Amino acid sequence: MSIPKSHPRYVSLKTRDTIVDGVKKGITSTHGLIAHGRGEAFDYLIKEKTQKFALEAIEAAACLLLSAKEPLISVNGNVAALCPKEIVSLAKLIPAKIEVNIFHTRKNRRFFVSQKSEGFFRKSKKRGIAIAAYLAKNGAKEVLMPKKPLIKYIESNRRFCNPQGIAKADVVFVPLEDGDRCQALRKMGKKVITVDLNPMSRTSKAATITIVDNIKRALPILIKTIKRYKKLNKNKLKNKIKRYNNKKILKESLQYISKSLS
Ligand code: PTJ
Repeated sequence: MSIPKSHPRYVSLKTRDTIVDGVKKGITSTHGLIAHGRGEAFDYLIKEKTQKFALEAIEAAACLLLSAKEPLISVNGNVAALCPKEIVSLAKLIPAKIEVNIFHTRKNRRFFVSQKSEGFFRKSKKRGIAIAAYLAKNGAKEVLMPKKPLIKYIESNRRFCNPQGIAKADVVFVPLEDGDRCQALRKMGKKVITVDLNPMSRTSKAATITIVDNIKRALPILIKTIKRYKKLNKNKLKNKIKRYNNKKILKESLQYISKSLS
C-alpha cells in the first residue's frame, strides 16, 4: 500500500503493512494481526512514544543481558516480521543465541508438514522454518529450532524448545509473549525480559523486566544502551540490576495511562 509520508499516521500504517507482509510471507500467524491491533490500542495510551518507565526498563534489560551466562532471544512470528534486523544486531552485540518459538499452528492442511505428524510442533514447522530463513536473510548466522518438549508447566506448542537454547539459557528475552511460557520460564528459575505494550498482561506481571513500549521503538534503544554499557564491569551491571523494580515500573506505566485517559 502506498502511504504518503505526510499522513499523520504514517509510521503506524507502515508498521501495519509490515505485519500484513509477515502473514503473506508465511512468517506471522493470522492471529498475529489481532495481537498487533491489541498492541496498537495500548500504544495509543502511551502516546506512541517511549516513556520514562520504558527507558528505565531498557537500561536494566541491557545490564541483565550483558551479565547473563547463557542469554537467549526467543523469536515469534510478529517479532520476526517487525524487527528482523534489530534481532540479529542484538544477538551479535550481546552476544546471544536466537531461537524460534511459536504458539499458533496452521489450520490449513496445505501448511502441514507431510512427515509423521507429532502434535502441534510438526504442524507449525513450516512457519518456524520460514522465520529462521527470514532471520538468516537478515544476517543471522545461526537460528535454533524447537526440538523437545522441555519447558515444564505448559502444554501448548510453546513447550518445545532447543536443548542448546532456551533449555540451557539463564536469561531469556521473550518479546510479545502470550503469558503461560513467561510464567513457566520463571518457575524454571530463568530470568525473563519482555517487551509488551500491555502492562496488565500476565507476561508483563510475571517477567523479571518488562519494557512497556512498542518493540519497533524499544529495540533500537536497547541496542544503543547495550553498546554504551558494554564497557561497564560486572559489579556495576549487577548494581544497576539490583536497583531495578519491575512492580514499580508497571505501576508507573499504569499511572501514566490513567492520567492520559483522564
Ligand atoms: O507467532 P506466534 O504463533 O508465536 O504468535 C505470536 C503472538 C504475538 C500472536 C502471540 O504470542 C500472541 O497471541 O500474543 P498475545 O497473547 O496477543 O500477546 C501479545 C502481547 O504483545 C499483547 O499484550 C500485545 O499488547 C503486545 N504487543 C502487540 N504488538 C506489540 C506488542 N508489544 C510491543 N510492541 C508491539 N508492536
